[in-house]
Amino acid sequence: MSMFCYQCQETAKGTGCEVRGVCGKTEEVAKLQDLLIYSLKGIAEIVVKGKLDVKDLGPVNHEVLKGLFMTITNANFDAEAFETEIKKMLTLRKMLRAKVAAADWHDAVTFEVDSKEAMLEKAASVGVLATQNEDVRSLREMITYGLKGLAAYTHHALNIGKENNELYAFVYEALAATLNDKLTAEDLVALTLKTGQFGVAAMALLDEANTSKYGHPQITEVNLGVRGNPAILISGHDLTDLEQLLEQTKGTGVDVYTHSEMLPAHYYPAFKKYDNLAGNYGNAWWKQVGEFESFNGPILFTTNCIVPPRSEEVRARIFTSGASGYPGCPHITADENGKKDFSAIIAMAKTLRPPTEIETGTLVGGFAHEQVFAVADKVVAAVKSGAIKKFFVMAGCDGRMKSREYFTEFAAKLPMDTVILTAGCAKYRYNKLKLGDIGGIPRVLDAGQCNDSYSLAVIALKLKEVFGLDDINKLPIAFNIGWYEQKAVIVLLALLYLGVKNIHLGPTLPGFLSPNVAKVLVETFGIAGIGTVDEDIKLFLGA
Ligand code: SF4
Ligand code: SF3
Repeated sequence: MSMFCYQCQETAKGTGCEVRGVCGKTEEVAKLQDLLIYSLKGIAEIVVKGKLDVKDLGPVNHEVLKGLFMTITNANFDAEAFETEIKKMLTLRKMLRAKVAAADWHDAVTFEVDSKEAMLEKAASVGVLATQNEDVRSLREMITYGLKGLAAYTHHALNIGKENNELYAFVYEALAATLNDKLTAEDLVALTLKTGQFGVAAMALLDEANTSKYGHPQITEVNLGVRGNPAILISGHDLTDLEQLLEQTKGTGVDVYTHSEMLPAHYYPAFKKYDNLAGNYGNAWWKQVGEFESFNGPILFTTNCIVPPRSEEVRARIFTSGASGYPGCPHITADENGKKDFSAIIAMAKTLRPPTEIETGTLVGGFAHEQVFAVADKVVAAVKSGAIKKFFVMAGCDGRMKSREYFTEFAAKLPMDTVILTAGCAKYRYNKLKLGDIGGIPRVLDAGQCNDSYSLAVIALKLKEVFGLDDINKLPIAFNIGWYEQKAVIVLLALLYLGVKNIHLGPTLPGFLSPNVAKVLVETFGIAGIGTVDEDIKLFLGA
């Protein structure tokens, strides 16, 4: 075995990628990611044991978030970027160690590597399988993956200037705990739930950052067709990149289209003022292989999900920023004020053909918490009259497995008196079906990106209050979630922390759950996989 990674839903055979990632991650990148995570754990141990105050650790806090984020599935495939990041972490680690008295440090604090070869050699002994006990390994990894998702959301909030020191303190506490051999499985289960608690805080922080800067999402119709101008496609989740790109393309004759998880940007009032924000192009991340060919123009990845391009022609049109990266593709970094210079992308767009139209029509979205509260009377009346019998939260991720057709069929077969609440790229499995509306309320309510699952939780808590219930599980809401990468892990842990029971998770349960850990999740929280569409609908509707 040359590598081991089982952090995403598409992991090989459902158990682990051992030679090369199904995602395209090479052995080299997998190992460097393992070592980067290990060095982050070392930094965390110094902060925790040395009782350092996170308030004084600004640049370290930011770099730790970025390091975690870079290792999310499909965010960064660039070995060189990881090598640089590890070196940066080891410098920060040295600086922190100098601040505290010597202690009985873990190897993660003391190891040294002076070349890429040494990094790869060291990585071989510090990856996932270094933890022998499979239950402890399972819990340590679940916490680490939750932290990766949490770090991604916190990093987006940071880009908007919002921070929360308690979140940083928790990241250090949890990372350091994954090195502690004295912690029992029970301790780690408790820490897993605590990760969910801070996941809620991270999503709340990002929600606050997004809405204070860009306004509250509004019901919006998004164009799916194309115009005749040269254009740039922007993918990923970072709204500050989109804002800067729109500013820099204003008046240049170059249009900007959103892709995949960037679609919900259209719902924010602040982006509606840009005439050159032309629409959304394509579908969920995994369909990019064909869709990028027909887009014709340059593509900017601000975060995951990158699929290794199959042609040199497409690769030459890809740019990355933030935590994302791809070998050979220009990476655009921010200056000390957070400004990014996208002129190279704009210049390239001008030399290329406008996008080829692949579909027409529109999509409607923007049902985040404030917008839903604005029509709350209508929603509550529809529930009371029986016009809406049940809500189905179908948030999360999409992916390329054929078994995900389940979610399309599930959405299509749901009775007409049900409403789907969604967020994340999972929606692409059914958001273009004509599912109609109930008295003017669309049957698919899209709150936004995967982090906007927070909005769905806020809506659920509001409904609980309106209906005077003492338990969120008494609401007519079922959870049938698609997951793929680690942001979905933090969303899941957040829902568990909020007390949501009986979540169905598909298309398969995580490969990182050991049988015993899976048993705890099933027995304590009623977590289940998916079955057949007909059986599941019957089960959910109690028929
Ligand atoms: Fe495999 Fe997923 Fe890890 Fe990629 S991220 S190597 S597909 S488990
Ligand atoms: Fe999708 Fe990658 Fe998870 Fe933000 S873009 S949800 S998979």
